[in-house]
Amino acid sequence: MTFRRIVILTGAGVSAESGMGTFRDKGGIWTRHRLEDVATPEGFARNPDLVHAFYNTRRGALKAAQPNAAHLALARLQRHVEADGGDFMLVTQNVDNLHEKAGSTRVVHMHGELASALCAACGARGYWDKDLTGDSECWSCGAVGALRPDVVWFGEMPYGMDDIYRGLELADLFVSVGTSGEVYPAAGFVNEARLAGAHTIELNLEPSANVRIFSEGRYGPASEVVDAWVSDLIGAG
Ligand code: BJW
Repeated sequence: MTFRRIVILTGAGVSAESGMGTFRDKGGIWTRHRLEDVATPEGFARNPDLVHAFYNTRRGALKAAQPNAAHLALARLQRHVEADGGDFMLVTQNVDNLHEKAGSTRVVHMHGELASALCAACGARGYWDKDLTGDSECWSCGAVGALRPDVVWFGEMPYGMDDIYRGLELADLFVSVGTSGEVYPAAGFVNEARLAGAHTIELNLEPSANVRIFSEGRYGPASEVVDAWVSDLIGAG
């Protein structure tokens, strides 16, 4: 394998076959919920109970969800690259934990995590796998009613941006998996990687909004396309 510094970006499509749902596809989450109501700070301020219910349901669904062949293939690629002395960064927009369940490590969750809560009073972030309500108490400062889902809503700054941009500056390969390319800053990562001289590949069910920017694309369900691409790169096993 010729690539030594790899950055992978994943989106909802990588977890679609694990039952986590995508956002903008037919029947997707934003066709059933108004994003202004459930994925903005203003929506949360207007109706916290609605937002808690939305995320409590998805947090509950996460417990039974299992990684699919795409998550497993990316974990296999990370082990291979790191054993060979290369650098591997997995950035996900997903709030599920399926990459970790598959064996990936140091995953950058740029849009936060379902199994984490954030205290609006003291800024603490920590593991949280129960329902959140308006009566939930912060484990750190004791404030009641200040805990919110630790996810990044529209208008908020995603996590890990300095590390991500540093990774993109050094990358010789950037691969985008299962994302529509509609949401920034993630949708702009391919441009940063190209500027750094990286080879860029899109793996998706169908060409995304950014298709023309990528050097190469492979299309089909992530469980097939990602597994096959990793096998082509490093061999099956
Ligand atoms: C399969 C498959 C299968 C299906 N196999 N593939 C005007 C212009 C430009 C930007 C802006 C603008 N106005 C506002 C903005 C900024 C805004 C933004 O981008 N808005 C756009 C809508 C225009 N962005 C923000 O506000 C972000 N913050 C920000 O910009 O801060 C300032 C900043 C400045 C400078 C540097 C850095 C920052 C925050 C965005 C937060 C997004 N949050 C959400 C919710 C998180 C919590 C939750 O999960 O509820 O994140 S929204 C939702 O979209 C979620 C996702 O992570 C994100 C991306 O969605 P994704 O993953 O791409 O899913 P889909 O459904 O869109 O696509 C799925 C894809 O999979 C499709 O292509 C399918 O074909 C494919 N697929 N099945 C393979 N089996």
